[in-house]
Amino acid sequence: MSETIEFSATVSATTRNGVLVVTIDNAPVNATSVDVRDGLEKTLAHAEAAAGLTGVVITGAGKTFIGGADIKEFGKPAMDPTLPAVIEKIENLSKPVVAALNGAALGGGLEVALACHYRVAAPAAQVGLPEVKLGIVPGAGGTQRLPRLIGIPAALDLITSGRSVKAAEALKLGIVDELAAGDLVEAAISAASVLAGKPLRRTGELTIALSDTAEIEKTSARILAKARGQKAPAEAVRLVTSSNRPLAEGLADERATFLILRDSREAAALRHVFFAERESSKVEGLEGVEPRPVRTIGICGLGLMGSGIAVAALGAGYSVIGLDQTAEAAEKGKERIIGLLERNVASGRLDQTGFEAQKARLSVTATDADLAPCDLVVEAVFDDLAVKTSLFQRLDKVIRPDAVLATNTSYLNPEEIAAATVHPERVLGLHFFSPAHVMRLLEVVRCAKTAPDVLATGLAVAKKLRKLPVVTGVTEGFIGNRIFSAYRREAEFLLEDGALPHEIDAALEDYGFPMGLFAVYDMAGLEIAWARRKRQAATRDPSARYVEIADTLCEAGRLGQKAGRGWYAYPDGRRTIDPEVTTIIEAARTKKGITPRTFSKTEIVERMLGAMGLEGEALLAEGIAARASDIDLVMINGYGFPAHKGGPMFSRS
Ligand code: T1G
Repeated sequence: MSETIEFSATVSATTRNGVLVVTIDNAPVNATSVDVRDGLEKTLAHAEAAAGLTGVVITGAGKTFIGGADIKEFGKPAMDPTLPAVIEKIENLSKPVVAALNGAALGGGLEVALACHYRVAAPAAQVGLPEVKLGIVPGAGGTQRLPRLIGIPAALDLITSGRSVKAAEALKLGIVDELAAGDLVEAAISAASVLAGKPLRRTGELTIALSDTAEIEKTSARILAKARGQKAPAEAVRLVTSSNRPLAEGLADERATFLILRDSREAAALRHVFFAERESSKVEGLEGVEPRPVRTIGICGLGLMGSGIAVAALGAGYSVIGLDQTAEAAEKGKERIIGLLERNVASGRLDQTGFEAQKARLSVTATDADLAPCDLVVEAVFDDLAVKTSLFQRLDKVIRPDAVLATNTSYLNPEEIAAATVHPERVLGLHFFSPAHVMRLLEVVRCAKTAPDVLATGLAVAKKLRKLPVVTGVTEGFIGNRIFSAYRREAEFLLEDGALPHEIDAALEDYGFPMGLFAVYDMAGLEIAWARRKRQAATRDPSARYVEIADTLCEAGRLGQKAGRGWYAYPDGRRTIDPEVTTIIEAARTKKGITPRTFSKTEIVERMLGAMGLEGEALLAEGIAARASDIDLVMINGYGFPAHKGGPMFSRS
C-alpha cells in the first residue's frame, strides 16, 4: 500500500494494486460538505492523470458511507464544486470508479454511488434517498439515475417514501451489484481491477426499462393523495415519471426543482424537525451522567397501554416481567402481548426466531415479589392517584432501592406519587402515547426530586425503545395534553363565536392535520375530558370563559363515536353533521347573548395556532419545556400536527 495522499481535510487516498482507494472522513456522517466535494474533485483529477492508476474505489470512514449533502449548508449560497459537478466527473471518468458502501449511503451519498460504475456493499450497509422527508427532492441525479438502474416503479417507491433499504434488498433491486462477504475494500479493488480497460456501464447512459403506465399512474395518484398538499412528493413523482428523457434535460429540471424546494418554508420546517429530534435528548446538566443499567423491565397493568409498552420493551431486547392483579388477569395480559407479537410476525416486521426469543423473555405474574429482579418498573394501571400510590408503596417493598420507578400517568401529578414512596429520587414519569408499541413520542417527566442518573436512565431506555424522548417538567397534562387542552378550549370558544365542528375540522385538515379536532374528540370519547372538567369544577376560575357545549352533549349521552353520537352523528358508522348538535351550539350562543359570525379557514387556523403558541410560550416561561422545538416535536408526534409545517412554535416564527 502506498503512502496516504491528503486531497483535502476530509478526503484522502492510498494506492493498492494500482487502484486509488479514496476515503471520505467527515465526522459525524461523512456529509458531502464543500471540503469533501473539493477533495473528491481533486482525487478524480489525480486518478485521471496518473498513468499507473487503473481504477478508483470510494469508501467512507466509520459506520457511514456518506450520510448525504451537508444539511447545515442549506440556506447558504451553494459553493463550488457542487455535488452534481463532482458526480458528473465520477460518471465520466475514463477509469472504473467503484463505490464500497461501508454503511449508510443516503441522499447525496447514494447519488455519488449511483454515478459510480459498480457498487459493492457491506452487509450492514443501507441505501436511500430520504430527501422528501426534508421537503426537497434529490438534487444530484437521484431522480434520473435511480430509474435507469431499477426502473420507474421501484424508483418511485423509494424516492417518494424516502425509505432506506438494507444491502440485501438493494442487491435484489439492482442498486448494488455485489455484497462483500469478506473485506469490503478488497472486494471493491478486485471489482475495479476486473473492470479496468473494459467499456464502463455508465448509469446515466442506461435505458429505462419499460413499465406499466397505468400502474405508474395509480401509484402516483396514491402518493399525491397521501402527500396532503406537500410539494416535495409531488415534484418527486413528476421528475421520476418523466425521467425517460435525455439525461442532461432531466438533471437540469431536477436541480432547478431542488433549489426552489430547498429554499421553501416547507423544507425549512422539515429541517427544523430533523435537528429538533436530535436535540431533544440533550438535557442540560446531564452531560457525563451515566444512566443506570437496565436489562429487565417490570410492567404493572397489562391492559392496552401496558401490553403496548411490553411489546416495545421486548422488541428492544429487554426482558419483561408483567404484573397484574390476579393470575387470570396476568394470563390475559400475556395473551394480549403475544397477540401483538404475532401481528408483528404476520406483517413481516418480526421473524419466527425473533418471535420465539421475545416470547422467551416475557413472564407474567400476580405476585409483587416476582418483580424483584427488575431494574426499571413502569406502572400503567388505572389513572387514579390512590391506585398508583399504593402500588408504588407495595413495589418499594420488593424492588431494589436503586431500581427506577416510572409512572405512565397522563394527568396525575407524579410528584404526589413519588412523595408517597421511600425513594422519591428514583421516580420519574414515562408518558407513553397509545398504542405504545407504535407511537414514537415518549414524554419523560422530570419530577423535582428525580435524580439526574434516573432521568438519564429514562432517556437511555427511550432511545433503546427507539422512542422520541422529550423531557417535560410537572404540570397537569405535561406538554402535549396541556397544549391539546388549550386548543380544544379555543375550538370550543370558536363554536360559541359562530363556527361549527365540521368547519373547524375542515380547516385543520386543510392545514395538514390527518383528522380534525372534533373527529378525534369523538374517537377518543367525550367522557374523559368531561370527568376532568367535573373534577375541576369546584376550583375553576369563575371569571374565566367556560363553554358548556361539551357538557350538554355528555349530559345528553352524546359521548362520541362509540356511543353512536358525539360532536357528529354516526348513523352507519360514518361521521355525519348532526343538526341536533348545531341546535345545541346555537342555544349556547343565545344563552350567552353571543351574535355568531362566520369564520374563514384561515381565521380558524390562526386562532388554533395562536392558542397552541400561547400555551407553548407559557410552558417555556414556566420551565416545563426546555426548548420551543421540543414542543413542536410533541405536537407533531403525539397530536398529528403536520411535520411539514414545523410545529406550533415554528409556525409562529
Ligand atoms: N447533514 C448535516 N448533519 C447531519 C446529517 C446531514 N446530512 N445527517 C446527520 N447529521 C448530524 C446530526 O444532526 C447529528 O448531529 C449527527 O450528524 C448524528 O446524526 C443532494 C440535497 C446518517 C442515518 O437526510 O439519516 O443529500 O446532534 O444522530 O443515528 O440530493 O443521521 O451530533 O450535532 O442521526 O448514526 C439527505 C440524514 C440529505 C440523512 C446517521 N440525507 N441523516 O444516523 O446519527 S439532503 C439525509 C440520517 C441530500 C442530495 C440532497 C442519520 C444517519 P449532532 P444522527 P445516526
